Amino acid sequence: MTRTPVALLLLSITATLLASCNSASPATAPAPGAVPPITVTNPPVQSLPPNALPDPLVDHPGQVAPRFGFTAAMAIQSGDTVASMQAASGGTVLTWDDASGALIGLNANKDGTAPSASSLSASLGRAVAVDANRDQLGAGGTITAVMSGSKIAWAGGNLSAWSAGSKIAWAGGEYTPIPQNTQTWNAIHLQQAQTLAPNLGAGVVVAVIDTGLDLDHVAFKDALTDQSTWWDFYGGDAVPQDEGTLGTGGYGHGTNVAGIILQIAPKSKIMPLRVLGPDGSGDVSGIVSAINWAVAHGAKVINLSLGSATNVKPINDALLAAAAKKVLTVTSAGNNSRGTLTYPAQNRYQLPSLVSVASVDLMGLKSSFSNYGLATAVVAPGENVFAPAPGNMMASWSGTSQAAPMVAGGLALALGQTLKVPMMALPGAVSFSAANKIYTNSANWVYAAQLGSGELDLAALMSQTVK
Ligand SMILES: [Ca+2]
Repeated sequence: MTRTPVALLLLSITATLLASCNSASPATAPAPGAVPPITVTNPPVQSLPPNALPDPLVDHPGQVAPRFGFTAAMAIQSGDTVASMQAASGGTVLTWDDASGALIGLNANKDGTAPSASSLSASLGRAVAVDANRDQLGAGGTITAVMSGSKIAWAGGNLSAWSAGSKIAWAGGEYTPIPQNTQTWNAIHLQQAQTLAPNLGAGVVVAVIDTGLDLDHVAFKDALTDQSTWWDFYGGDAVPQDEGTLGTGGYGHGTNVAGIILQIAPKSKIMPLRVLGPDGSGDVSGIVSAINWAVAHGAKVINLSLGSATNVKPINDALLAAAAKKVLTVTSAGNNSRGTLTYPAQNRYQLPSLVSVASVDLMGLKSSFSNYGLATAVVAPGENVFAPAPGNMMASWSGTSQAAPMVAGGLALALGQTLKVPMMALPGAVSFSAANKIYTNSANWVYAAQLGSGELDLAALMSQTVK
């Protein structure tokens, strides 16, 4: 297997995207002859999100919901209505959350400049923060191997089905659903953790805010939340199907991330929320909407294998509101090989329920692509991690995107048991239980204290947190 250079993301993706997205026509009807549409069979009972386009219960491949160049964030005051806020701002209300406030989508001025925060502040009668919105976030991973052909097809079966758990999944020390991952799972003591947490995450919902999932993949049978809790914020419909061409951009990224979580916590349920397009990038407003949605629809853990070079206040506010409702978030450190993490990971000390995850190889050495820094909570082995790929296939990816869902799955394992610590102590416990022996390797000395407390140790995490 060849490892492609992990050049990445935010800057290059943003640049290419700004160009390519100009040609994407917003809100167009699905192309005739496209893939047969996936229909939601249990229509959502809740009111639809503001970005719902006509006929939202059927998937519309290629459709892109309207995208705004900027967002204006503000507190909600008594007497405000969506209509009054839109009239005063001239924009479109994208999110409306009592805790984290309102986010309004705005286009650039005719001369291309950003809308004026002071003018908006004057017309709305409160403080307003204006931020760039479009393509501000990117997925943090690169596909490294696609298994194709008859022997490459997915052979692991339905991941939620080995409910008998570790006895079926592990045979003679081998991880039988995907033997290629045996060393990776041994590095974080997964087999022992699953023995200590025999409910395997049952009853815990993990929201995967990403490129969507291949919803029809056999690995995800019985492993997803009810369809009424799904949403595609990028496409403006209720079907968060992963879209694109395998091996290109972000296609398959969310499918891989969800598949990693289910290998760790196979009885947890994944809530698929799509915010990134086929190229792997997406807008601030979609991510804020998805975080609010995940909290409102019962997620206990949110996985954000994405990040931005910019510190985005609306995302921080949404994560603070999630923490206030005891929802934990795991996010990737980014793949720029730099000593600063992408946001929101870089804000770990400001966001109490956030775990930021960097990547190491199977020897515990920092992955060449991984960011590092004092805001890192923990590292996990994010290189060549195999998981389902669209089309009932399997593929490996490398990135901090692959390290983060190992922590999200670990939190789901713990939350599936009776805890012996307060729930909000779990993010700290991920660090306290980490194995700091990575720092005994001289190759890591240059990163002293910048790879977090050490490498994720799921067995130690379970023994410290569950009864
Ligand atoms: Ca869709």
